[in-house]
Amino acid sequence: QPLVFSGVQPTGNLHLGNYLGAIRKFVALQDNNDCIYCVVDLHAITAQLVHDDLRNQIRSIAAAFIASGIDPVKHIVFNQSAVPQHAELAWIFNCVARIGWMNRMTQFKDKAGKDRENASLGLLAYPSLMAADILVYRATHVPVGDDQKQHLELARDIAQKFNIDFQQKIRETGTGVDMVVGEEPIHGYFPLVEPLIEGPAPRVMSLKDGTKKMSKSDPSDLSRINLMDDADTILKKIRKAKTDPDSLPSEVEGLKGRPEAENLVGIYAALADRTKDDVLQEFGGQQFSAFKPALADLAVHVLSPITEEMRRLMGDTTHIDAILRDGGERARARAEKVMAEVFDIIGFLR
Ligand code: AQP
Repeated sequence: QPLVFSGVQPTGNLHLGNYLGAIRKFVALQDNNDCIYCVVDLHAITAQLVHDDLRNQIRSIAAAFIASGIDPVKHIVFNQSAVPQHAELAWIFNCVARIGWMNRMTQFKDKAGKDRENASLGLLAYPSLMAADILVYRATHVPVGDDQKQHLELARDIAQKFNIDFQQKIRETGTGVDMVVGEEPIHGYFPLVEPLIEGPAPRVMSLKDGTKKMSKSDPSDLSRINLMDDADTILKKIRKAKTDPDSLPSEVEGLKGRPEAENLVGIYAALADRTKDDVLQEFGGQQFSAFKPALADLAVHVLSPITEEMRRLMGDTTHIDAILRDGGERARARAEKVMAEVFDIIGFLR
């Protein structure tokens, strides 16, 4: 039975990269799957401990989920700190994972910078908590942006090591399931998660530099489109986006070596639910002076109803708080069952 899990950190304004890489996929997946979507507030304190108004940051991510079309009744929307089992399983995974695995993570290297000795231990262990977020529900599929691929490979490594190290106990407790890893059939407890990354914009790039990821922490606000930007701001940012002097090619191969052009075409395709080829069939041969206004119109058309609904939801947070409380209770009930089995497998007394 597939189960979808994903999370977003409450660490600032959401941007188009978060929307296309993650939230838009969350919405698409909910029709045919059981889904759990989490505001990962425990992750938010790994890079920076003290936040202004963390509570409203948490609410605004939940508001973005709901405004984008996630159904919190059919599915589960909650904040991570409401379910202590995430941190509990993360501790166990800290004992499963090896320090060398964590040291190799590119996100850790980027975020810790040169002064690695001074990074928080939580930042190093971030992928272990992320694996726990997913596996505390034994979720199988995780929609994320391309930047999270390495962390999901690590989640698979943790699940696999746990399954192998506790093989005997998993059998004895009758908690496992038969699964195939590569070609090999094993009896394991945690599934090896499948990342869902594909699509025309798996990594949305900065509007100012097509080789850099669009990110919340870029000092230039012109580098990203925020979900809360108004129509005029979106138009201005797309008009000012970096491009090259050539016209658009009529096939995807023609985008090679043109990162800014590729990024804008990918954004258009993702917003329109079309392929890049399809978009180039329409715009191939045209100048950016013609393509940019079409892209801006599309972005405003897709984003402005979401922005408006987010503002409405944030006007009186009672509704969002009720959704998070209810989601937290339902998530906790599921996580408790998994943790009880994990305790039995490990051999803790309970
Ligand atoms: N540029 C992006 N393109 C596609 N997907 C992206 N995601 C983030 N940036 C892009 C995806 O959004 C989801 C939530 O991400 P997060 O909460 O972990 O935030 P983040 O990756 O820390 O976001 P930023 O903006 O990149 O923050 P900083 O500036 O701190 O590095 C994830 O699925 C992520 O892949």
